[in-house]
Amino acid sequence: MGIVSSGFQGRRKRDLPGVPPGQYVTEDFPVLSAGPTPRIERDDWVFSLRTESGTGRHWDWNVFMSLPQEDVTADLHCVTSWSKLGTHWRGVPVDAVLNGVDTQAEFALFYSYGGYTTNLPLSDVLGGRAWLVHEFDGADLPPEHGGPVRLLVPHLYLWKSAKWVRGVELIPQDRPGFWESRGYHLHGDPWREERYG
Ligand SMILES: Nc1nc2c(c(=O)[nH]1)N[C@H]1C(S)=C(S)[C@@H](COP(=O)(O)O)O[C@H]1N2
Ligand SMILES: [Mo]
Repeated sequence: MGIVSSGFQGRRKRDLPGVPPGQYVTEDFPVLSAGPTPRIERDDWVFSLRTESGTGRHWDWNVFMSLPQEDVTADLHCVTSWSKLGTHWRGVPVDAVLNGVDTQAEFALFYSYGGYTTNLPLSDVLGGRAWLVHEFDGADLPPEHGGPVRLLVPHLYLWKSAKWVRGVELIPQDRPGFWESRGYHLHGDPWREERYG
């Protein structure tokens, strides 16, 4: 029984309103990374967009910070069953980087420094439901949680919220990312328990 860590004391608080099925609430903020934490300086960070026709756009740190900024309060739901409620972030709505982009694509594949990828329907990252965040709890986003910038898509399981995000490709056909090619659901809605396959 020694493998149960103290982070899982929240297990009693199950099936509360606002908590998706099968999730328990924790006060901790566990770090889940498939590899080592890449260290990217803000001065070296660039976000790139590529459309299905090959058109590209790039934002360095200063240009990115001149985009509209929003404060976001969101509940996080990890497929490994923990949820963390009422987290505070600040960043750029994905709408702002896609503003004026000419595309017929219906899907997006996000890329991270370090090689991680995750796929989402474009409609899930538009309409004020996804952000490129650079602050957590009023401070610079720490590297272990994806700083300098991570994707935040709180209405889907947290594996969709790519840490150390470096770009997005707009694609006509859905294409599985890192975890989606290893058995995770293509979409990942926690309210429908879209956990696997
Ligand atoms: N680049 C990258 N992003 C990632 C991951 C990763 O391994 N690499 N893990 C994902 C998974 S499975 C989860 S649950 C969350 C964890 O975010 P956290 O470490 O800030 O809690 O990040 C997601 N984003
Ligand atoms: Mo995860």
